[in-house]
Amino acid sequence: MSDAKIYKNFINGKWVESKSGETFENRNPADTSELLGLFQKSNEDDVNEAIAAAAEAYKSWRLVPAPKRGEMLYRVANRLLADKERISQEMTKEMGKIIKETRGDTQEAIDMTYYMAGEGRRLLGMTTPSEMMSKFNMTIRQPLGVCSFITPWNFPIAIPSWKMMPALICGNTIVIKPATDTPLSVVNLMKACEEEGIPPGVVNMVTGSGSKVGTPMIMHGDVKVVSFTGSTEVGRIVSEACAPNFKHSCLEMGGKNVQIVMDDAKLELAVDGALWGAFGTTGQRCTATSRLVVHKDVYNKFIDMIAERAENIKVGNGLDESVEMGPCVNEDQLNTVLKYIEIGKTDGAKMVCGGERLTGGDYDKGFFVKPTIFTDVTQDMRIWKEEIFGPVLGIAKCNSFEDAVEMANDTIYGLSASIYTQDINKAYTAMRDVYTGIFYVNAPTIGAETHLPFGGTKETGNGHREAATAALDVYSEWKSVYVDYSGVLQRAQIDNAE
Ligand code: UN1
Repeated sequence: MSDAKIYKNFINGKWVESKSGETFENRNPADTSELLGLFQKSNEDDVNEAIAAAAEAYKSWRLVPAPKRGEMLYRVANRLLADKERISQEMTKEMGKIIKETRGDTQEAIDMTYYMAGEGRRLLGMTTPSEMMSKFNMTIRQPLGVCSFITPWNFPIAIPSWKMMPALICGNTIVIKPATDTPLSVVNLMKACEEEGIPPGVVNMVTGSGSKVGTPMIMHGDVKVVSFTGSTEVGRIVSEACAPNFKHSCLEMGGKNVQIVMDDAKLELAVDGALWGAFGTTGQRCTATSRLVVHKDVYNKFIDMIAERAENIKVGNGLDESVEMGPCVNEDQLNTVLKYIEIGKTDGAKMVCGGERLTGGDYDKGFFVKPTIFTDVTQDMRIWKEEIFGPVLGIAKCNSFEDAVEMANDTIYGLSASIYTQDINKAYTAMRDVYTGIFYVNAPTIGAETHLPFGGTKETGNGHREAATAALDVYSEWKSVYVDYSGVLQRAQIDNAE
C-alpha cells in the first residue's frame, strides 16, 4: 500500500472509516501520477449511521435561534475565506479547472455562506390582517428535518454550499455525498464547519458511489429533502424514487445553453463572451455555452474571429497561472467529448478548430482536449440537441431575430441563455420570450451570482431554485398561524357578515 493520505467520512462530529474497510483513489486529472488521497468507499451502513446522527442532531439544532445559527455560519465563512488559497489549490488538483476559477468557486461558497448567515436575522414571513376582529395572522418558516445532498464535481465546493447553507440556516441537518472525483473539497467544507463549532451530527459527509451511498441516502425513511445536481437522466431516477413517499426533491440538471449574436452586436465583446461561456471550466458547467446562434450578416466574420482566438487558448495544468483551460475531469468525460466530436463530424457539421486530444509531453499525463468549434450546425444534429459537458461549441446561422428566439427555445433544457445586441427592444423581447431560468444581455451564459435564484425550466429542473431567498423555500415549509385574542369563537368565512 502507498503512503497516500487517507481521508475519512465525517459522521456525528467525528472522522470515521467506512464499515466496508475499502477506499478509492482521488487523482489529479492534469497529472494522473499525482494521487491526492484515498477516500472511504462507503456503503449503506455508513449512510444509516450518518442519517441517524443527523436525525438526532435535528432535535436540538431546529431549536437554536436562527441568528445564533447565522453567527456560526459567519464563522464558517470567515474560515473559508482564511483558507481560500489552500482550498482552491486543492480543488484545482482534484478537478482540473484553472486556479482563477477554483478561487471563484471557493469565493462562491464564501458568498453563499455569508448570505445565508445574514438570513439568520431575517427568514422573513408575513403578517397580514385577519378577516375577523381581534385576531392576528402570520406566517413562519419551519425546517423539515434531515436533508440528503448529492453533489457534482464541476463546482466542488460552491454547489455543496448552495445546498448546505440555506438548509442549515432554516434549522435542518444534512448528509452530503460529494462526487467521487472531488471529495477533498467537501472534506474542506466539513473541516470549516467542525473547526467553527457547528454541533456534531448537524453536518455529515459520506463518500462513495451513487449506487452504494447515493441510493440509500435517497431511499431512507428519515430523509425529508433530497437535493441533487447532475444529469437529467439521474435526476429523473431521483425524482421517481422520491415520489412514492412525497419526499421533497430539488433537482438541478442539464443545460444546452445558447448565446445569440445579432447583426448589431459588438462582435469583439460577443467573441469574448462566447469563448468564456464555452471553454471556461473546460465547458464543464451546466450553464456552459454550447450553442451559438449568429445572425447571417455577421456569421462568417464572427466565425473567423472566434476560431482564431479559440486556436490560441492555452491548455494545461490549471495551477499554472498563465493556463486558460484545464483538462477534462476524468477519462470518461474526455471520451464523451471525443465521442461527440465524432458525432458532430458524422452529422455533417464543419469543424473549424480543435477536434482532438492533446498529446505529447505533459499532456500525456492528463485528460486534455483542444477547444473545439463546429459551424454549420443544424437543428437536427445531435451536437445541437444533447448536452456534451465539454469544450465543444456548435455554431448555427439565423436569418432574423424571430428565428434566433425560436432556435434558442428549440431544446429540452432551459437553464441559461444570452443575447448580444445593441437594440434594447430586441434585448427585452428576448428576455421575455426565451424560456430559461437565467438570462443575460451582453454577457455570457455563465456567471450567476449567489443572491439571485439559480435554476432552469423544462428538463433542467423541477420548479425549484437554488441560491438567493428562493433556496429557503426548498429547505423550509410555510406554517400559517392564526392567533385569536377575542375570547369568543369566531368562525372564518361563515359568520362575519353581520
Ligand atoms: C453549474 O454549472 O452547475 O453561473 C453551476 C455559473 C456558476 C455556477 C454554475 N456560478 O456559471
